[in-house]
Amino acid sequence: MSDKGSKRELTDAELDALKASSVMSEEEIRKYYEHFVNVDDGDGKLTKEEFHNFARKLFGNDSLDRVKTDTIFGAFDTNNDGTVTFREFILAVVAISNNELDIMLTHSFHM
Ligand SMILES: [Ca+2]
Repeated sequence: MSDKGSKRELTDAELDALKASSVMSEEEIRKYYEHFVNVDDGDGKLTKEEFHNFARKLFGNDSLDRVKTDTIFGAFDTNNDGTVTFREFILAVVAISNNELDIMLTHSFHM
């Protein structure tokens, strides 16, 4: 599972932690993770560029621009290290209501 060159798998420990701290089902978490590893370069963290591709795939919205995805990225990067881990992503999705996410996606932010 952790062979070099192969895609990183979500470990049982990670999955348990995510399930315990979120309201998502294992199926939902695995679905998100599939998208996550598809855009990740293999280090388990998404850069802004990777997150941009991730958000466009995830929300099925090709018109999402960098201003919008960078804004979402900033909200998801809770420890401000410039990358978004899968755990940060899941916890942010749970914390942000669908309504707020919609607002993020449909409005440009000027900060
Ligand atoms: Ca981070």
